[in-house]
Amino acid sequence: MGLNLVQKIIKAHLVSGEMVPGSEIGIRIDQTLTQDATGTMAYLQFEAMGIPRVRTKRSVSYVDHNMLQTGFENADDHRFLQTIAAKYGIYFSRPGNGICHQVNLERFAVPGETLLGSDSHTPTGGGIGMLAIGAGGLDVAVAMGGGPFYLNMPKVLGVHLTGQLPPWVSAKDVILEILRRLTVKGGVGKVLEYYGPGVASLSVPERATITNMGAELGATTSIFPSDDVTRAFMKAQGREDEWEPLAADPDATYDEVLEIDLSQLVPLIAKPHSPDNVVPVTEVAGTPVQQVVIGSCTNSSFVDLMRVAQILKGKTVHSDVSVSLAPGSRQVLEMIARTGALADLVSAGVRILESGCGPCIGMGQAPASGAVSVRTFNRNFEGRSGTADAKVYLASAETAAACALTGKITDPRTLGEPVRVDLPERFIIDDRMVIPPAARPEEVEVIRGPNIKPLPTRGPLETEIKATVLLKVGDNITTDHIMPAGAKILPLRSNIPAMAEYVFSRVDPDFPARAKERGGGFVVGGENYGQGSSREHAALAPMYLGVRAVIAKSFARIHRANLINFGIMPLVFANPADYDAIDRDDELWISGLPEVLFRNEPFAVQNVTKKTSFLVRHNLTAREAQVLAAGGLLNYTRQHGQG
Ligand code: MIC
Ligand code: SF4
Repeated sequence: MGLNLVQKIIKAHLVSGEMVPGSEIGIRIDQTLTQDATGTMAYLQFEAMGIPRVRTKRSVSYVDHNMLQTGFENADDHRFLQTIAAKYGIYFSRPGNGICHQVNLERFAVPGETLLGSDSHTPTGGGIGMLAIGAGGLDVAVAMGGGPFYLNMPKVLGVHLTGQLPPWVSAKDVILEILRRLTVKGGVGKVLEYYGPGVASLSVPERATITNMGAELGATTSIFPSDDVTRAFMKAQGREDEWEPLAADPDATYDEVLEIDLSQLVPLIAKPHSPDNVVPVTEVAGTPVQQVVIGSCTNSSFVDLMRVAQILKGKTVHSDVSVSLAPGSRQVLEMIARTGALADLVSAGVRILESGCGPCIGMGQAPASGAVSVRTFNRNFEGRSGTADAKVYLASAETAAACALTGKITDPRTLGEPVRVDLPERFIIDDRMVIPPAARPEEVEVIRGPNIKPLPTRGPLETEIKATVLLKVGDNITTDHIMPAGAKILPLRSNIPAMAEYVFSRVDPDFPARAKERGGGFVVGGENYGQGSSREHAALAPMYLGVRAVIAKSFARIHRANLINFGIMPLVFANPADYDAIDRDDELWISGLPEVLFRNEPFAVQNVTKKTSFLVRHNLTAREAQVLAAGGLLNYTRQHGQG
């Protein structure tokens, strides 16, 4: 029987396990990427492994998140990242060169290769036919050392595209439609593979918008075939020699199929506070808007920004709206500058930000109190913008530009003649802001400022744990709830003791003090606990505060892996109704550790306070149980080597 594209790439990279959905496999990683907010930890972890040089085909370290240098911290981190990259064989993309996913797509992504990135939007590379997966920094560090990446063999969800997008409807609307249908949990345990006659009508940056935001489905990744469209894009990037055609076999099958007729789509928008809260723009049209922000790794490509510039050309943004724009890369910024589009944007009143994540991660441009902000981003979780009561909507670049002009939520189809922008035959290619690794690494001194604190560690798992429930939360808790980002907290990413003071700060500001006072304890969660980003700080900082286990109805993939990597047990209620019977401050008792983790059956947790007990499942593989028993992946790797 023929193979689909996902199966083909996995087969070519398989180092352990069987390709049976749900069972653990290990795959070889060709390329890695890190960004500054997760990278400092990833490189400290890599350094702790004692390996002299990365063993991947290519590893790139980007600086794109922590760019608002309000104190010495971020600049310290940048310098640390630059020097450690030079020493260990890593390419360093300097601040200002752009968002990791955009630059990686332009300059490094290769069809058919595997990419592991310490950022949840790494699947952007799927737009070029790469198997690109987001993970915690520690998993990326292991991959840099040549170790395999372990994951559960995903189911492959075939997304069959037919038709062509109508005028004013864009790639963003495709992924918003899929989010509307599948929800933020709909992709868990799956890879979305796009196929069918509609594929050829989408350019690589459009495909990348779709695979990027597939992260919001909870999917392992998303991927498009590599075809003539891919070839044209790579040629325009001066990389045609790295292109190869890649598609599913003609008789390939999928575990599930989703039909999307592109010609039936309309402009869509995700309402606050979840990317799956999607409705047609017409349903909320007329809502007054106070802010529009264009950018992020989802919608900041050359074509996106050229379209915005054409829509705004010769006009003025509405007097009630603050409009900002952050180009995805230095290549994009230079190109819109040279075509004159940048001047059109400036003239229309757009506030131009540097190339980077910027407002997407709350690095500036927090909206006014209670404001409606329409953004071209991929996440609108409550408070992520930096303003607790802001109402963030997610939409395409075209819809955002329409809102900028009218001051209210506006269907771009009301703007009249559609704008038309084609991909250039040749992008401006200039890699001078990517610094290759040092030729003489032994001469490089890694510079650590006072913001770089050593990695916190812990010992092996205890044989029993008796502690209280520190916090009980509901469904779809994001890593932004657990470990918020933003201009104030992000600079502390290399300083876990300082950062731990903000764990759950938007949910329950007393959490850190309570955890410290009680010497740690448990967290109880609902469905899809830990959705969103790959930040391992959402596991590392709770570990530092003594959290031993999270007991939830279900977990998001990357966060579950991060919990295990840092020695926190991710336990699942065998009977979800037991969730209701637990209260904050209840004392729980788990005994028989670590043995119960090696038995593939539910075990009992005693609720000492309520004098009851309930069953939990762990769904751990033998390797994961060993990692937990060792007290985390770093301890385990020290004991077992890379394998
Ligand atoms: C995000 O979009 O939430 C981030 C910031 O890019 C994170 C990574 C991080 O927290 O550093 C992600 O998506 O993984
Ligand atoms: Fe940066 Fe936003 Fe993309 Fe995360 S989602 S990598 S913060 S642009």
